[in-house]
Amino acid sequence: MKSFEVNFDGLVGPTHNYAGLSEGNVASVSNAKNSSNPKEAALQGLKKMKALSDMGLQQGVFAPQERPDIYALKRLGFQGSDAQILEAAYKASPALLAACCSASSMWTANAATVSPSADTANNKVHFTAANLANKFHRSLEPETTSNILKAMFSDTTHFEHHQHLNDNEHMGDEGAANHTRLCESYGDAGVEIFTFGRYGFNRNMPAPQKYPARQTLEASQAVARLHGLTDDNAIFVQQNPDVIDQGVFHNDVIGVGNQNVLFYHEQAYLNTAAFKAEVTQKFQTASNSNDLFFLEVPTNEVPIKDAVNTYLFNTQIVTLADGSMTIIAPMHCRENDNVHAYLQSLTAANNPINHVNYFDVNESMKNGGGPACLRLRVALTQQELQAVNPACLLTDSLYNQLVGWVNKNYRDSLALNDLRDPQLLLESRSALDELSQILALGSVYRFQQ
Ligand code: SUG
Repeated sequence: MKSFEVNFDGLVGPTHNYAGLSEGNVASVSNAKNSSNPKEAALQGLKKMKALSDMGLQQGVFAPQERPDIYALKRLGFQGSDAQILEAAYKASPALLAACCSASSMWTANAATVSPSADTANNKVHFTAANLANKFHRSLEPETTSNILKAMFSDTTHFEHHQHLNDNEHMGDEGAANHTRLCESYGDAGVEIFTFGRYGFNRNMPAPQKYPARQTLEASQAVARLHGLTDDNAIFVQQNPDVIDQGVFHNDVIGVGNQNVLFYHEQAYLNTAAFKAEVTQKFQTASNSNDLFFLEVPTNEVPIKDAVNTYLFNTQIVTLADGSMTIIAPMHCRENDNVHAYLQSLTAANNPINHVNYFDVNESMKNGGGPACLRLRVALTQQELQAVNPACLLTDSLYNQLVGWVNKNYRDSLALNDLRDPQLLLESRSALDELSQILALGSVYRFQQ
């Protein structure tokens, strides 16, 4: 049966800003308090979506969340009209207000973990929204994420949704940013690789010393259980704590898989040899094939610092209609000599990747979000694809409509001081109200309920 990988890209929200909220994420911290350009950010994201769609790939759109999050501020004791709440929160703590205004839901790789039907016990596609418990601003996302996922994948004969894991760091879960899948074609049974940063219940095991590890083994195991995976098709591997301490806050900053290719840095994992042996054995069992490529990038060609600064591994590897693979990379990869030279040698070598397309997603990169952070991958059969809310699948006409929507509703500059402007709240709500109609989502936002 025909199968697809659909990328659901996060549409950047109207409050996109640089607040330095993510300790351990080098770009977020170093761009803190710079002015952002929400309009440009959203248009850059849409251009990437359109380009992938023009390559013949299936492309989806994932709606942003309502920000400022007035309900979060009310829960924390701020009272009065919306304008009074914004002003009081700003006076009490500009950082708290900024956290409640973050457009971080744009990085949909962190929205959820998705297991395709070929891997799961009941042959449905399973979704677990990520709790994002490690960062306050991101912990505000899971409920609306679930609402949006259910509005896009509503057909219960094909899709099953699970509540996000307990909102606690023991169960810290960052979704698909720490999950990748290897398979022959997308509709075939594959192996799912869950990468964790630390143990939730055992403090004596290896863990980073400087920066937080956001994903625990226990969270990854819970997601695999919920999705009905087995010992034969799930792999749990620990990320190298040393690279987390160098700014690799999610595994998708240091490794990515597509079909029978795993592209990763030699320092990405703890105990790489054992990991490769397990992947080889389970891939063979699941797919009945030995046709697997481990593309391991050595430190002497690309040091960790270059990987973190350019997001070489936060690239999307996509398969085109002729079966060849292309890398969707940020411009930073072309501008860095080591990384550019590496990519040139990669595409010339004997492996399925033979082209690189560079994109300007700089507004997102400045907050530590590369091309792969901006998308949630959902592998679907033809029948499942037909069951997806069609208004969320990109067409030329939807693209044009969304560009018009952004141009009409978004500001072209936003500084932290603007976040308390009650007009921004009104603009944002009115834009999202319109968007939820364009994408036929129903009332997914609290202000609509
Ligand atoms: O969670 N940045 C996001 C970036 C997420 C990248 N996603 C993946 N690697 N999949 C984060 O750290 C910064 C927001 C700010 O500082 O304003 C932020 O949330």
